[in-house]
Amino acid sequence: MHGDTIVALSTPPGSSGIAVIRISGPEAIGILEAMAPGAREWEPRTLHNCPLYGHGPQLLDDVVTAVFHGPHSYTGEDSAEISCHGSMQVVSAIIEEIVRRGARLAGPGEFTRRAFLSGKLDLVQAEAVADLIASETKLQTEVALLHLKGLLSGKIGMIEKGLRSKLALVEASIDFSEEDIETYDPGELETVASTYTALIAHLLQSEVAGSKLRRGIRITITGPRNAGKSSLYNALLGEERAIVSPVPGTTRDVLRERIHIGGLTYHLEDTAGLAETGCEIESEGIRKGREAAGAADLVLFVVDAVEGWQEEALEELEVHAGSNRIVVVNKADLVPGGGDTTSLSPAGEERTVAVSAMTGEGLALLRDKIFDFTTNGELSVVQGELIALNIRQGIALRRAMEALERLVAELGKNSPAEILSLELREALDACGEVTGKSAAENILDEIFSKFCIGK
Ligand SMILES: Nc1nc2c(ncn2[C@@H]2O[C@H](COP(=O)(O)OP(=O)(O)OP(=O)(O)O)[C@@H](O)[C@H]2O)c(=O)[nH]1
Ligand SMILES: [Mg+2]
Repeated sequence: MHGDTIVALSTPPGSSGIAVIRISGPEAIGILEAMAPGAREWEPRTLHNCPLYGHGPQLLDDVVTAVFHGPHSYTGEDSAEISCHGSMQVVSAIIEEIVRRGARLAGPGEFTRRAFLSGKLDLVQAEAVADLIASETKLQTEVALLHLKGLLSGKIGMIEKGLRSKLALVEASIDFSEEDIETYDPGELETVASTYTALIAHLLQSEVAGSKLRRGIRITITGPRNAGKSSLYNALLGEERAIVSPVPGTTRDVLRERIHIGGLTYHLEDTAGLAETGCEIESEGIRKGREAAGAADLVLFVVDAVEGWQEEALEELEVHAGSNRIVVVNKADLVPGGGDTTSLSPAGEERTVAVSAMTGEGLALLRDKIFDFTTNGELSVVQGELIALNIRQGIALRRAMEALERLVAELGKNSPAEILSLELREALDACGEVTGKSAAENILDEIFSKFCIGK
């Protein structure tokens, strides 16, 4: 139990068929029972239909409830779920009554934080809950679900178990050095440390892709005016989002939408066409577009196949020479095969694709190149084993790996057991940080603050 009773709406605000309100804490069931006078004693984890009353008594709604007695609940403490009609007036009235009876509004992720503090979930699993809620692609969902089911925690638990048994032997040899007891075998300890180092190194291979899987990848479309940037943007989105017109300088603001390629989320941006201009609004648009391109993970530089490589386009392309970029030669329908424009591209043929935003020609190849040039094969561990470390887990596991590497070095120097025990403890502490056994309060605050309210 964590003291007080909390309440929140767990479904999105707004009109819906059903809204779910969640209460957790010592008063959760008592408050609900008081609001449903006449209801027979509720069987736990079973749905019950009943009217709920507010102060007065005023009928608030006819609802379906389920109560969960701790520890057999998500949070590990007494809790209840109310499925009411999805009207914000109904939801507000029920929550107000629950608060009037002594509960308080829950903060972001507070239910999951309580589940973590009750030992229902470890920190990797709690993070997986947030990932699952945010998931948009099948790959993101699969990884989150498997992490929630303990795929990564299980591997770390296995390392911890192995290290702990070795630590016991190493420390016994310090405490009982005079006595005839079982002690550690340096060769065996080295094998174990090297095996776990390799395993952690393998897990760390998923770190970069893991962060891309969660955060997404930013792509900015840029290039000369009228090259068909907005048409390409719309074609990649599959909807007419941006205004397209033959008038040069149509796009002014930076437009942003999400697309999915290969299980990853891409934040795609359309920007103003690059040109010398006396128009203040247009030049502000160009400035914003350049800023966006400067911060992007990948720049799609679009040129018009008919116009070819004009001096200005070449100069502008140079600005992005240091960026990860793909040259898109658009309007291929007007110059079948992209003409000489593709082969003469300063970015090289591999980084150039001829497309037609109008007919869709070349777009599949462009999508493939976008994926390849933004993942560099990093996704293989994620796609294969469905393991994807986040940055926090990566930092802690690298600390564990470094301690194990130092342990192997110390074993090579025949160092005393005291030093070996220090490194083993460091590795164990770092593993504990991943699963949350040894995570500091401020880390928990940061993790749970990113959750939505009601989860
Ligand atoms: N034939 C052909 N025309 C295209 C293609 N893509 C765009 N266009 C035309 O080119 C013109 C400019 O297209 P936009 O998509 O507005 O170009 P833009 O680069 O966004 O232009 P600005 O926002 O003004 O910089 C429009 O008339 C489009 O219909 C294409 O693949 N083939
Ligand atoms: Mg445009």
